[in-house]
This record gives sequence, structure tokens and C-alpha cells, in this order.
Amino acid sequence: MSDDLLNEKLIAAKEKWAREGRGLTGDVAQNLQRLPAGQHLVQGLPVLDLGIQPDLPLKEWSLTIGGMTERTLKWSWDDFMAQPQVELTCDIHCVTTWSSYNNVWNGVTAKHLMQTAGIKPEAQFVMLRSYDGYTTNLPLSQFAADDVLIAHSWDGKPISRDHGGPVRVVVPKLYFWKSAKWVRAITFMEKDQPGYWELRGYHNNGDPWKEERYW
Ligand SMILES: Nc1nc2c(c(=O)[nH]1)N[C@H]1C(S)=C(S)[C@@H](COP(=O)(O)O)O[C@H]1N2
Ligand SMILES: [Mo]
Repeated sequence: MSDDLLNEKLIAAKEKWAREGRGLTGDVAQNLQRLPAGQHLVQGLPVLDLGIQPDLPLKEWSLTIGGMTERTLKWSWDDFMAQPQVELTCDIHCVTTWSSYNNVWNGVTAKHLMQTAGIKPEAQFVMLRSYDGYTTNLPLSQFAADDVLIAHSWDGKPISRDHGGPVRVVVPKLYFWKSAKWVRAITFMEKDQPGYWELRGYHNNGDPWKEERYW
């Protein structure tokens, strides 16, 4: 076969591929919408914390809800499990640039918790406090989003100790450092206060779609 003929055949084949859309997965547009700027996709869920993973027997565990609320609640494990339960699936975006898709969580919604405690009109911010000494703050409007969960299960199993079990918060719309593991107390506040990473150069709001990493 002459070089010319070979070339023509190759071009014809490539034209056919173009007509057929060979190699197209349809994923490009989807990924562009799904992966925030500067993030890459990983499988599963890496472990990230301060190196202290508290051991919390269910009998000793409790969650305190207070501050600018009508009632101060202290839920035991049984109290917590007796609340209405929901299942939610979300993508996770960690500020260290990994994202993880389709994480399935079970637990109690922040909305339900707020209704049960009764939020005073002065409340504008929320502080999450954890058993390892970690804290993180967020505006009430972010905490009150429909997809914020106080979760006890991940992908159908109790959340393991390294991922914040028995109970962690999940705030899908913000970078993952706002999702406190081993949550101990949820405090509603009139004035904002920076949490652990917010005091150390990380953004106060932390919206991955605005790339609010640092400030
Ligand atoms: N209590 C507590 N919660 C925490 C942290 C922590 O150190 N302590 N680290 C945060 C950070 S920076 C991230 S990225 C996620 C990691 O959650 P994972 O280990 O389940 O992936 O937890 C967040 N919640
Ligand atoms: Mo993180």
C-alpha cells in the first residue's frame, strides 16, 4: 500500500470515529459540573484528623445541643437513635484536594435537631465541638441546609472510629473539615467564633464551589 493510500484510510477511519463519537464517555460535562476547581477524584474515604481518635463506648456517648436554644438537650445513644432517621447520598470535597463521590449516610437531620431544640431568633452561627478537642464553626444558614446530617452510618455500616464514629456531622456543601467527627456538642451562637482550622488560616465559610480554601 502506498503511503498516500494508508493516510487516506487512516483519515477515513478517524472521520468515521468522529461521526460515531468513538471514545466519548459523556463523562466530561458531568465531571466538570461535579468536581470543584482544584479537586481530584479518589475512591473511598481517606482518613484525616489531628491524630487523636477517641474511643467512645455507646453507653458513655452523649450529644449536647444548646446555646441560643429554647431547650438544652443531652441525647444519649438511645435518645439519638429514637429520632427520625434519614438516608442521604453526597459528594465530599476535602480542602487537601481530594473528592469522593456517592457517600451514603444515615442519621438525623440538622433540621430535625433544630426543631427539637427550638432555635432562638438571635442564633446566627453554630459551633461543632468534638471529643478529640476539635471545633469548627459555620453560619446557621449552612447548618440548616436540607442535606446536613448528624450521621451514625456510612455506606450501610456504623461509622468506624477512624471516620468519626459513633456519630459525626456531615455538611456536604462545605469543605470536609466542617464535618466534625466524634461530635460531642452543637452550640448555637449569636456571634461567630473561629474553630480549629478557621483559627489556622482556613476559610471561615469553606465553600468548595467558590474555592474558599484559605483566608
Ligand atoms: N473531630 C474532628 N473532626 C474532623 C477532623 C478532626 O481532626 N477532628 N478533621 C476534619 C478534616 S480536615 C477532614 S478532611 C475530615 C476527614 O474525615 P475522614 O477522616 O472521615 O475522611 O474530618 C474533619 N473533621
Ligand atoms: Mo481536611
